[in-house]
Amino acid sequence: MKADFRKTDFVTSCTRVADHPKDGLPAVLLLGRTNVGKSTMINALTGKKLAFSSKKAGKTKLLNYFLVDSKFYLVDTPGYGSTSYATMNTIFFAGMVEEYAKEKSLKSIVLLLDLRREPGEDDKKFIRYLSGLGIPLITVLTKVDQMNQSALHKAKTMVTSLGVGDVLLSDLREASLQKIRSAIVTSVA
Ligand SMILES: Nc1nc2c(ncn2[C@@H]2O[C@H](COP(=O)(O)OP(=O)(O)OP(=O)(O)O)[C@@H](O)[C@H]2O)c(=O)[nH]1
Ligand SMILES: [Mg+2]
Repeated sequence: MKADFRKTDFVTSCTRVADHPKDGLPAVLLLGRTNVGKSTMINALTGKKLAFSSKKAGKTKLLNYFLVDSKFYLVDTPGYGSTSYATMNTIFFAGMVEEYAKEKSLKSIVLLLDLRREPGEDDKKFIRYLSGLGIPLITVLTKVDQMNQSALHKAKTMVTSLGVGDVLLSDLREASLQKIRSAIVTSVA
């Protein structure tokens, strides 16, 4: 399948998985800790300012559906681990992922990790949980533009120890974005 990511439009937002679009189109979920760069990634992949991003954690509060080339949805999600609304956010998040995992339309999960810092216990738990779901994972290290060689080396070692397999790197530049687009398209094809 080919998909032109520039032809992406915002379709709808919902608070519950049950309210997702019922057109049967495949969906790819972007997941990760708050502030990891999920919304920024959607804007970079599409070359459009569709999703709201912020320096402050907890910006995205809904499931936001972006339709790519009339073919599949990229779904922006609230992150886990937000300091404000911490409890509500975590409860919502756990339930959302569990419910989504049952949806036939879900083709893959783009797991975004910022490994400039060592992942905490909650991150490791979450990653183990995701790996066990049986849904294809596309793991992306974000903010690689802010890492030097030694930080990047450390991050790659951490990824290996987390057992998430192959990892794509994102510095938000075209070469890395193209690989991420291609992994997403392969997962929905
Ligand atoms: N340098 C750099 N900054 C990035 C990158 N990706 C995201 N950012 C910045 O990180 C901050 C958070 O980005 P968001 O896209 O809002 O993060 P999010 O994962 O959507 O956060 P929530 O909506 O709170 O879950 C923003 O200030 C972005 O500009 C990246 O690859 N490199
Ligand atoms: Mg966001």
